[in-house]
Amino acid sequence: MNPSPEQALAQLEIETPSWGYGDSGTRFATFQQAGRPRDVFERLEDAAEVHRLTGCAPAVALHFPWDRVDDLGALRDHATALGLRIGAVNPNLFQDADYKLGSITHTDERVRSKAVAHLLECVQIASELGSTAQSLWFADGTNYPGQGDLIARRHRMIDALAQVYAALPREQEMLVEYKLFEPAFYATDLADWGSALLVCQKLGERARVLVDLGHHAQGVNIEQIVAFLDDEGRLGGFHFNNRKYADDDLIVGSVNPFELFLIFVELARMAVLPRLTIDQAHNVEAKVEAMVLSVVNIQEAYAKALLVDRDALADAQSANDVLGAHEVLLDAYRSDVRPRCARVRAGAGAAEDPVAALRASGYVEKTISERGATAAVAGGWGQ
Ligand code: PSV
Ligand code: MN
Repeated sequence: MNPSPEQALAQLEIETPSWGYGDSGTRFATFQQAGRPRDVFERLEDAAEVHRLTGCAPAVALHFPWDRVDDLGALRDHATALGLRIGAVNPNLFQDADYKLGSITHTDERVRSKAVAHLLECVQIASELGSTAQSLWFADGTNYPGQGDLIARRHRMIDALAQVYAALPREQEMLVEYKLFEPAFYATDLADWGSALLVCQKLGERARVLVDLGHHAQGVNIEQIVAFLDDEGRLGGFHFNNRKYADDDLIVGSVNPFELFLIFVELARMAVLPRLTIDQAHNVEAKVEAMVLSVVNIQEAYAKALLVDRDALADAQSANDVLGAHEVLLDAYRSDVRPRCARVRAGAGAAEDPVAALRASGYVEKTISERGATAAVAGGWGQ
């Protein structure tokens, strides 16, 4: 028997990103917030607070080397003691000076080997942390027409990823994320879902595409991409955030909640939801509160999608009742699901109103007194 909308909602699980708790900024400046976590152990503590308040954020995605520690066992134990598990492991091949002109697509074999060695190291790290996914995003690309041979770069990328895929233990999957531009401004090596899907198809069935909501051109129909990738069995997961202009990394659902709902209308058809991860940089907003609000926004979008009357929708579609079908979606979108979400959270031992509960809890004040208030600094990302 199918679960009721409330049961399905109760099964929702979201990964929050360790880097969403740490310092972030723009290319102009990075500002430290008072009470910022000083290391990955404290980033996990913030994530545990988000899970305590929302009841549906039990996993934390990590980014290496930002989250590097000497003792991975201690990190894993810390997560478990906080009621968390480690989500996807995200290798970082975009900050080392060697990667200025590319990592796994670089013309220099030495640089490519160094990049592959880091990817393999992350496979090992994931095994030790009990993580089941490598989440890969490459800043590789070119800035000027003629700068690189587009096909040769692509072949170097596929060769490198094939080596990593071959080293993946059975329990790990490979998520391949695309992004149309930035930092490359002419041709990004994995710019869109088609390029990512083709690479995944060459690698094997445990390679799937990761959709980051901020990584498309204006106006792209992301829900259709989601539907097609799922139809091919290649929808690996999400990086949730919202954008108005480009990869703005604003709170998911803050700018375009209807788009988020439509994405969940496609997701709610699936027997099992793919990996759902938040990927945001909170530059001016309070970080823990931003994460709590993000989780709540996702929960509400899913709750609305679960209310879509699928039979009525199918009937209207086969009768070619254009606006009748559209109305079915609007009916669900216009429903007030806040009481249902509050009930589900309370049922999980979390807060009915997580943002209010956070504000009343004194958690942020406690972190400021324990971790200190810090001044603005230049530089530093994700830590
Ligand atoms: C790149 O813009 C991205 O979306 C990738 O997922 C990175 O790992 C993440 O942001 C953090 O910078
Ligand atoms: Mn991302």
